[in-house]
Amino acid sequence: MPQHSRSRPGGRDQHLALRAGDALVVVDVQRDFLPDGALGVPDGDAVVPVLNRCIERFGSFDRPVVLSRDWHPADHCSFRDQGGPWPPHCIAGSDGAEFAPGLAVPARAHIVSKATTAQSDAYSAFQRTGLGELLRSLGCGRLFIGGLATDYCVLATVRDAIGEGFDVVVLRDAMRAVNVHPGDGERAERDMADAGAELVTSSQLVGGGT
Ligand code: VGL
Ligand code: ZN
Repeated sequence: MPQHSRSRPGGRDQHLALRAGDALVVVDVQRDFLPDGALGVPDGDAVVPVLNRCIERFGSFDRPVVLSRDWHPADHCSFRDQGGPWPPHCIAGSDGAEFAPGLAVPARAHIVSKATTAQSDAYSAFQRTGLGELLRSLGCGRLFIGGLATDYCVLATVRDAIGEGFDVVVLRDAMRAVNVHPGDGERAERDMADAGAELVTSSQLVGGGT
């Protein structure tokens, strides 16, 4: 294990207390990424109840909750018709771009839209969204991250968060992988740990305040 990794063997059993400076970042939990959606992530709907418990916990301790959303124009460069790898998905304002039914989006949640222009894609919630500045202005230093999909937008978001100097805790049970190639999800988790993220299960989160 690389020296800089904060993932510890046996870390699974440790409790992790929320504190001032923590924020929750929910990546792209949108209809089109649910199993029946245009770009369905297998078992993607399983993250909703897990994330709802996290949203409730962060909200009850007055910690910020951010949700990113993929928000493409109808002629986005990532769509197959334009030579991209994906079927059309998350077209801005469409039903498919809505947050997953049942996701408890708080009234005071911060919502960031990404990949909003035809010519540029953005897997990371930090890419041209101002998310780093937003989180710094809120006094955040440690981010808890989950969502869809593990091997694309969650991985890119985790990498950028670490690159921007945030401590990152990845909520393993609150994300699912596309797995275009078998094992992509597991490789993504290893990449996150190697980049310096701590991988935990949401049930390890306890308490709050400072
Ligand atoms: C995503 C593929 C294309 C994601 C977004 O949110 O993981 N994946 N656009
Ligand atoms: Zn997309």
